Amino acid sequence: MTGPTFGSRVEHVRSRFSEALTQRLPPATQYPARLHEAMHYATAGGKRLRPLIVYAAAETLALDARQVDAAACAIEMIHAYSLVHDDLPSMDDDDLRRGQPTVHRKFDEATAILVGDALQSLAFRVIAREEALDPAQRVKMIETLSEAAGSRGMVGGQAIDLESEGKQLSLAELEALHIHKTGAIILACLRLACHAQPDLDAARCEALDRYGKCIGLAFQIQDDVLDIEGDTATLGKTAGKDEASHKSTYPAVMGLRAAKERAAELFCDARLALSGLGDAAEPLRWIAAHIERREH
Ligand code: GRG
Repeated sequence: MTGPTFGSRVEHVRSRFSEALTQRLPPATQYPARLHEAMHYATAGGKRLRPLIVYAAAETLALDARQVDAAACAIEMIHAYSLVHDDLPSMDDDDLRRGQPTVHRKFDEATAILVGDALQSLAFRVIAREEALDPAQRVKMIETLSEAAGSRGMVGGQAIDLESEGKQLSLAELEALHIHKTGAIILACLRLACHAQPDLDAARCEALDRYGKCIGLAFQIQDDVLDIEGDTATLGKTAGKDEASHKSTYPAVMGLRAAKERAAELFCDARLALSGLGDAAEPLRWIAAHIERREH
């Protein structure tokens, strides 16, 4: 088979995304420069998984990448804000993120709070101003993203997580937590791409929704598994941070082997969800395989 490899396509999409993001962030030197510099710092790096999903969904729906640039940027801004706030002393109290000092360590705590606030409001502004979309599409995207990011989505998931610290969650409770905390934003990646279509294609959007729900949960289970395996490899079976802080994880609730099996089952369901979409869904299949193979 000829054609670009997955790696080269990922690099191409990441570079397109990087340009789209830079265009939509205030210049780092613009007044107030310390805040803007910290916003650039907070949005640099990372795997760019969510933008990759947005562009892959757009390709599956035969959309032009220009129609989802704003959606990809907005989602990554919400993701970056959530990481900055999650790292704060009042939440996870982390010193490192993406191998670099966290925003409150590099700058200061007040700046980190403001960076999160500013990235969140900028996310909605970039969609509201996107000229490649008509006004009705922009409103739908804003509604979907605000729902996914808010108290019935990611922020709600974070609240459940904080409330459940020190408690042993049941499997159903753990799934509910992650469907909110991680799954809602991943699902929004697919839904925003659907909103970028000029004419809604309900059957294809339903298939993308099913795919999004499966990979969102599979991604989180795998994250828990990688945490355990990473700790085991690097610390010689010392308890990981989550274990030390009494957080429920999939391996803790169902055992490591069952957690891996559950993730594999969800990746399989994600592929099944795409079965009616033919070759057009190949980019989403690649993304699922990429997440399944990831090692960090
Ligand atoms: C504080 C409002 C608020 C929300 C926090 C998403 C979240 C909710 C917190 C992040 C902490 C965390 C470990 C969440 C689990 C999901 C996860 C693995 C996030 C990291 O996403 P990656 O791996 O990160 O895509 P990169 O750095 O690659 O972008």
